Amino acid sequence: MYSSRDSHPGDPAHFERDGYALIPALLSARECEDLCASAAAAVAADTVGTRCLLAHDWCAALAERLLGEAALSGILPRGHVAVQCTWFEKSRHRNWLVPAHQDLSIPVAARVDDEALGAWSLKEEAWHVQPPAALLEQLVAVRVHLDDCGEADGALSVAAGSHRGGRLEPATAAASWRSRARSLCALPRGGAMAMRPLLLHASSKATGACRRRVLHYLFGPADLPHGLQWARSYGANAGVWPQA
Ligand SMILES: O=C(O)CCC(=O)C(=O)O
Repeated sequence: MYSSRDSHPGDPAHFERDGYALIPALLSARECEDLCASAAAAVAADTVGTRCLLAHDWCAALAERLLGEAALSGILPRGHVAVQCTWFEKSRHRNWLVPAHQDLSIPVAARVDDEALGAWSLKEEAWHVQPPAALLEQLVAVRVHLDDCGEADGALSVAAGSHRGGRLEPATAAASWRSRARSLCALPRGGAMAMRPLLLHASSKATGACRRRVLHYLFGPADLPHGLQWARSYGANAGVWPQA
């Protein structure tokens, strides 16, 4: 069984096997402070909601940096684009827990009538849909930690390798969560976690003094099947990224 002390580096082979990787030092403390200030202003202004931060230049710029980041090469495929960034701030005053689950929804531009697509929902004015597992298997989430995050701060716990079963029925997911070794993904400020959205993950309530601020990016292939289009996408292959 892994423990939170295992380094679990951003090695592509580990990432494919276990469904996650931890990169302990990606951003400086100063960069984290600046990002916290930008995110706080964006969330307070509430112009785009907590799931749509990519609309902001600072957030899109960090997405571009992640796409070119050496520590993520081999994990974030060339050609992937950023399609969502969600802000999670958890503390004793703003608290929640999340039972074990897979992330199954993606944000898209419009509804498409196709029987391969299901569970349509509107969140913060954007359509979300559950696409087939073949697409979910290509997605990569990168969680950028802007505060130290340990067990008392509601760090994610994951069941290594659970993403390899594809999209799981609830009973299978519960059994997989019970039977597999679980890892606590503790990270220092400025660290990042990459994960497959199909990896079973959970988080507990915060009991410590930290604010546990996280920017949770989702990356996927530029082109979608079934006539779908991303609600928003940033990256060299998205066609909207400002080219240097
Ligand atoms: O940040 C958390 O505590 C939970 C996040 C989560 O479960 C998710 O993004 O699906």
